[in-house]
Amino acid sequence: MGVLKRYCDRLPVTDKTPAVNLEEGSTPLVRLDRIGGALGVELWAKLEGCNPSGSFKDRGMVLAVAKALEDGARALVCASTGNTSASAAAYAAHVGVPCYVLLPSGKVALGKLAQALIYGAKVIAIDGNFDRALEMAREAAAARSFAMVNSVNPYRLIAQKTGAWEICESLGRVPDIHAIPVGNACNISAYWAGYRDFREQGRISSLPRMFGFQAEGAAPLVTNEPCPNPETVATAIRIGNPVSADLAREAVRDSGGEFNSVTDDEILKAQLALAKDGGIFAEPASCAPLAGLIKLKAAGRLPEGATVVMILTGNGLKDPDTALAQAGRPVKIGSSFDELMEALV
Ligand code: AN7
Repeated sequence: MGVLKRYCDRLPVTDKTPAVNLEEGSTPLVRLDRIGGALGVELWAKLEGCNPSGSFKDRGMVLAVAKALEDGARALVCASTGNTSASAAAYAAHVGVPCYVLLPSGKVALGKLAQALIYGAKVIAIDGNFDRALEMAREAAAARSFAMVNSVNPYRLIAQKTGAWEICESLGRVPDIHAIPVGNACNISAYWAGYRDFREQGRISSLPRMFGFQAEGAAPLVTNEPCPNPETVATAIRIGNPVSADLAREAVRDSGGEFNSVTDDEILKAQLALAKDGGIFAEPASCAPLAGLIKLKAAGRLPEGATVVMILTGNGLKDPDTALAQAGRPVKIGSSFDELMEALV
């Protein structure tokens, strides 16, 4: 059951809202005992890479697109570091409206670019970073009356709250710590709003501490000033001026959480550890939280025995280049049995 149907009573859907559905949401929450054991916590991973376009963006996109159709939109437009464009392009194709996506040229992972193109979006690569692409997309939306489906679209944040609702429903309780990568800062804000909804409804009695992790080269919420030239291997979060910065600061402050940054090297090590010790392949941005938890543990700042949920926002298959650069290579042999025996060590 997709997000709009599963949560129809808690999302702004009416009789007039088209029932858009790619069976997004209801993603697995997996307990990682080997990694959690080493960190001294009960560690859970929410596999948002299992969404139809391979990232968490589908949760918010389904509502944004349904509402755009309800309002009679002719076309969708967005800027993206990759996943928003893949998601927007998928839903646009599914419902049959044109989609224009603006990407920072040369800085989008291969799988995401392939997705936007194969779903039939018009892909425009700009000579500038994501922050500039977002400004241009907003101007284009206004000039052409296209529906803007970046997270400046309020429906994105509203429907992304479903991730928090699902966590409470599948865990049957609230995590102590919610660990999440932060780029444009919509997702951390949405999760916080989602947890608060459940507490207001009396469905949970406490709230998690929100821990937001950024890449060191793109960490405006850690340094507390916009980053004019963001740079990181985690291209998904290569963002210097987050749209939802204020909401994210509020979430971290009100929950007693914190923002931290991690280096590209720490992100890549965490990606490898997650794959080798957890059996889960997540894209680099999604591994910033694990890198951060490892760092907090080393500093003696990770509470022993805490229940920690980390959001693995995107599938590892989206960025094969980065994975192959650190994953080693196949062992090449001829076709004889002897060679095979030698290779089996
Ligand atoms: C895998 O696709 O901004 O803090 O344009 O793709 O809500 O922005 C992607 C962001 C984390 C950060 N993990 O979420 C885009 C885009 C992955 C992402 C984030 C993104 P926000």
